[in-house]
Amino acid sequence: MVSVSEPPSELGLSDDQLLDILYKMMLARATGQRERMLNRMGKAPFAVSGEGHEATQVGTAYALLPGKDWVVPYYRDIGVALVVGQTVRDLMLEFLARGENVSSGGRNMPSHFSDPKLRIVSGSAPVGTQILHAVGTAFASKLRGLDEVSMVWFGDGATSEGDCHEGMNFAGVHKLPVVFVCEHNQYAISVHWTKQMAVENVAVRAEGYGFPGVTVDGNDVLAVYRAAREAVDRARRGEGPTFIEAKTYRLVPHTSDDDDRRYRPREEVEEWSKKDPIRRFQAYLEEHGLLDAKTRDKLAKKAAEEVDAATDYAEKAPPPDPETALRHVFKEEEGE
Ligand SMILES: Cc1ncc(C[n+]2csc(CCOP(=O)(O)OP(=O)(O)O)c2C)c(N)n1
Repeated sequence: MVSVSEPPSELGLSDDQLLDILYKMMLARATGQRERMLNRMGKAPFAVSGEGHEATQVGTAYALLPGKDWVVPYYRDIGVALVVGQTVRDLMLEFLARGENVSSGGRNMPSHFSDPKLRIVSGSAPVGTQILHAVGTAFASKLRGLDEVSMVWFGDGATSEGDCHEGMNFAGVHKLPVVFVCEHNQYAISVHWTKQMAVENVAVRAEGYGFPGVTVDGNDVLAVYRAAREAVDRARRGEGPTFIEAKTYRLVPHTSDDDDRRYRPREEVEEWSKKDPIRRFQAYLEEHGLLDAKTRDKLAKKAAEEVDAATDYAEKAPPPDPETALRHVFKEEEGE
């Protein structure tokens, strides 16, 4: 499994970019925590967040060109949305289903983020369907002769879906500019990965479809970034897809409707909490003289304030106008 212990200079990231990566990870964590809290307060019907996945989400998305590349996330990808340019306010307006929400005007299920100007493609609720959407955008880019890359994120459970196999096969046959990112958190709700696959590393499946698969430590943001950079560069050069398997762990239940005490031991969660990707990256930056306690606290405070301001704004924003309830349901005439 690939992980990074080399100096940051080897990765071609500036000191500012490294601190920005840390900040995006902190912001993703704070946003997910706030969403779950709002759910417990009865202010939102459902919450699904990605605490523990921040290195995988931020590290992969950081390799893209926002606004140019196609971003096809799944419900857990708060970190992806923030890296490619959504604000916490955008996410909160979406989470609380407000009319001003850019993805669906408050009509979609929470965490089905999308944003046309940022090329974030809305996902469908059935697990794995977004894989085919990403293969479709990559096919379109190739047919049009454009050097855009599509990146798609999904869990380990999604790799059992036919959509994943069909998507990978089509992408391999046509050498499409797509990067498959499996956020392998070991469970599909309560189903452990060993009941989903008979291989140790799901990345090996890529070889069967004719392209490379890599397994990385999904809690090491720089290892993830390096794998994603290589995959994106390869796709942009016209050399085809890559499958990245990032091994990680979700530190919280599957969603607000799940009681994870029923299927995973507390000791396991505690073990993984010790490998928290944010604390790990902070330690790495401190070790290389790029972060001290003062800067770390300043960044954490900034993230908390950004989440507070976004929550206040979204809570005060009006819900969708009932008059518009049928919009996007039936065909509308010009100017309607
Ligand atoms: C086709 C389909 N089957 C079942 C579900 C219910 N469901 C929603 S999320 C989920 C688990 C997916 O697990 P995984 O792909 O590993 O992603 P994770 O949530 O662990 O990040 C399931 C079974 C669904 N939405 N769609």
